[in-house]
Amino acid sequence: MFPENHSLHDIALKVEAAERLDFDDGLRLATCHDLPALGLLAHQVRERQHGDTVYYNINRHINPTNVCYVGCELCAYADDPNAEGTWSYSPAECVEIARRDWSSDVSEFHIVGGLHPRWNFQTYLDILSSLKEAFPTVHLKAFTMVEIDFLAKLAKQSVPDTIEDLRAAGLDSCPGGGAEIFHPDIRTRIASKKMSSERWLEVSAMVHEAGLKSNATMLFGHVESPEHWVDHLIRLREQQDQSGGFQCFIPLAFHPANTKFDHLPGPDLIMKLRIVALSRLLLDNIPHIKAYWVMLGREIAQLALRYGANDLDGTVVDERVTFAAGGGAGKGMTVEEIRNFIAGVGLRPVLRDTLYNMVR
Ligand code: V47
Repeated sequence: MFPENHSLHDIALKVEAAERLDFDDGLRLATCHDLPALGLLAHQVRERQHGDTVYYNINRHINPTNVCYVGCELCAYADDPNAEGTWSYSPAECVEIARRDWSSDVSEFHIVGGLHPRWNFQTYLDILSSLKEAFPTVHLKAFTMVEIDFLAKLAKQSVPDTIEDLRAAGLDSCPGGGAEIFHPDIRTRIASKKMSSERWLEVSAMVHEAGLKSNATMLFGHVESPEHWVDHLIRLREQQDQSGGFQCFIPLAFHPANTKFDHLPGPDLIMKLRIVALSRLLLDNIPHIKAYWVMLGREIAQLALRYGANDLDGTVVDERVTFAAGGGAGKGMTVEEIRNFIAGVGLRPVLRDTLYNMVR
């Protein structure tokens, strides 16, 4: 694909032969200056796996509360339930919110929130069961590994027992948040009080063991360096070799406003495209890479579809995590906008459900 004197020639040969890339390959890709070459390699892999398909879904985000006692340095959520601008919705209010902008096409509720210092386990179960009762056909993709671990402590029982209770209340799969950056040198700076990386991976394994799918993320563009990206992606790949339940990886672009890092600029276009391509090339065992338009920005998400991404997430509606941290991409997109977006880069939009089944 590349001439013999190109700096990525040997890696291109490995990619062509579908050979696994190692840490050093990853670091060379993460630091190479030929971004279009990186994009071509990632696009080649993505075409081999998915042809010209780009998946999207019709979903709605529900954030039951933005109160969280952990106080991660990277996050714009508040730790005090009485602070201005906080919300804590009851199960009935979550249902009411879900009914707003409701259409029968909605196939997924994406439910994440803070670790509320005053809620009990039953409140979280009631949120799931109320939504499931009101919308029995909608897939509930709820609670990150951080929340599941916290809920097990609240319930004073094991993680597998907690997952079983959540499942019985309506849980169908889990979103990928809370992974941040696994390397301890960075994790201790951006999420000093959050669960360890090892625990995040361990809880994922328990979710997969229970037969549920989950996603994985990486938060980039703050105080980390290229070796931390490669370390993160390889740890995920190793976990996936063992437990196999990650279906999608979502690179999350850091938004600094209202966080402890509000003096930082956040990642630029080059870094965003580089991370999307790098993820596609290193994560040879995770089927889907999502260009999450809310965090990448709409135009960059569109371009990312030519840099290895094969999924756009969805209509979203009322996203609040990024919005709180200064996100300017908006809170939702229409199906028509999404389809034009995908067709605009010569690819084929395919409506999916949460488990990547095609919806007609
Ligand atoms: O866990 C927090 C991140 C995540 C900021 O699984 C921030 O399909 C940027 O995980 N700037 C929540 N990011 C979002 C998330 C997600 C989103 C879309 C789809 C899926 C999926 C998962 O947002 C958090 C954290 O890693 N985050 N603060 C910030 N200031």
